[in-house]
Formats: sequence, C-alpha cells, structure tokens
Amino acid sequence: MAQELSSAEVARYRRDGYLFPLDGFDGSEVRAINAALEQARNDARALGLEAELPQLLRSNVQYLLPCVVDVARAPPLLDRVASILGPDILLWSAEFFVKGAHTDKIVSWHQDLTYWGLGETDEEMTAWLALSDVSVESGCMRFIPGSHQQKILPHRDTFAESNLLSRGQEVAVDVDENDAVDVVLKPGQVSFHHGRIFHASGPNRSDHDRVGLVFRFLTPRVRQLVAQRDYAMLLRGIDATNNWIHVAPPAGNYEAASLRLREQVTREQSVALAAGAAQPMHAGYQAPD
Ligand SMILES: O=C(O)CCC(=O)C(=O)O
Repeated sequence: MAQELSSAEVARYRRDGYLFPLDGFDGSEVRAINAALEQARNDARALGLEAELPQLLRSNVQYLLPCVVDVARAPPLLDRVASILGPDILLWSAEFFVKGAHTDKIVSWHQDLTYWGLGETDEEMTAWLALSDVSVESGCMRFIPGSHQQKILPHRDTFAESNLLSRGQEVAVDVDENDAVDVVLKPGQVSFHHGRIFHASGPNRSDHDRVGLVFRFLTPRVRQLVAQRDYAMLLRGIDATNNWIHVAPPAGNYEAASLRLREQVTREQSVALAAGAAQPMHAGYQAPD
C-alpha cells in the first residue's frame, strides 16, 4: 500500500521547510538495516578499506552499498518523497552523519544548497533517517521554521576541526536560536528538510553514537550549474531531461568498478563544493555536504 503524505503534511512541509517525525521503519527493520551496515563494515575490513571507511560512508555511499539503495527505495521513504517532489525521483547522494558518543563534533548553521552547484531549487529535499536514538543530548539537528523561504544567503568558511561540514561553512547572518526547533527522532523515524532551510546540530553528550543515514533526492529538472556534469540514480519514474548521467545501483558491497566511479563522481562534484573557498577543504573531505 502506498504511504503518501497527507495534503496537510505536504502543506506543512511547504510552509515550514521541514516535516518530522515520520514513522519510517519499525524496530525489526532498523535492526536489519544496522545488521547490513555491520556486514558492510566487516566487508570493508576484509578488503583493507577500514582506514578509508569514514570518508567512504560520508558521501555518495549509494555507489558502494546496495543496502543503502534498498532503504532509499523503500515505500515508507520514497512514497513520501514523491508526495513532495512528484513521480520522477533521482538519488543524488546518500551520506552517513555519525557523531560518536561524547564528541564535540557539531554542524554550524547553514543552507544545504550553498555549495552543491544545484542553484536555488525547490526540487531537492533531504530525508534524514535516524539509526540510533536522536535527542537534544546526542546532538539532533535544529531547524529554523520558514527560513527556506529565503534565497541562498552568503556563507563564511570557518574550517573548524570540530565541524562535520567540509568547509565548516556557516550562514553569515545572525540566527535567532530561540526560533529553532529540535529534530528529536527515535530509531527508524525520518525527518524531511528543504535545501534552503537554516539548520545546525550540537555536540553529542550522550553515551551512544548518534547515527543518521541521509538521502538527497532531486527531480530530473534540477541541473548542475557549476561542475561540468553530474550523476544521479533514477529511483522512480522517468528522466526526460539530459541533465544527469544515470548510475545503476551496485550489485554488491564495494565493487572495484563502483569504488572507481564513486571516486570520479566525488572528484567532479568537489568542483562545485570548493568553488570560491579560500583554503583547501578538510583533509579527506568528500563532496557533497
Ligand atoms: O546530521 C547532522 O547533524 C547535520 C545533517 C545536515 O546538515 C544535513 O543532513 O543536511
């Protein structure tokens, strides 16, 4: 049975620029996803990829792990994404946002679309799936309601080591934190957010890792405007544009050809991410973020 959003939920997303909590996956499904990810970690070790794993998981992980594409395609996620973006859906990037227990890693206030080269579009959205408990204490995201109604504003680079973003970028206006909404999620719950919403997250003061699996969805009408070309996976519907190079889902974990393709795509996308930066990105940075 299709699991679309109600018209009231779609209206809330359009008004506020976010929607949560959405019940995505139940306890046994979350355990199955986490077990598939544990297997993926073991496979990485067996292939000698352990040292690179944090970077490999940080962006474009859909090229490497079939289980990630399976989650992106699951009706509780994709039917609801279709309620916002319509019937033709591309997956541009899947990323893990992990904050270890008791770490100071934060994400500064920013708008996602700033450095992606995809323009001001309303046809991109993020689905953030909680794979652990996500609370204020563990450093949940925070949103400023309605801030997506603004254009992309100037950002400044901090390159702060504690920042999970590659440029440590932050929006160069004062954000009134009193307006912020805490995106508290139970494992298996999902939040949606618009590419121009102001959002941030604080340190993890809890005893457990805070784990989010994050999907960037687009319609085929979105175009890469900065890098020479761009790549995406068609998950539903058709793409009648010439805007995207389509990539097939992987058949197994870390196939050699997929690792090479991911590296090439990430290198090409980094042209947009690095545009205008005054210094190199964090060591081992990975576009997009
Ligand atoms: O996971 C976080 O703390 C931040 C995630 C984020 O900025 C995003 O998904 O756009």
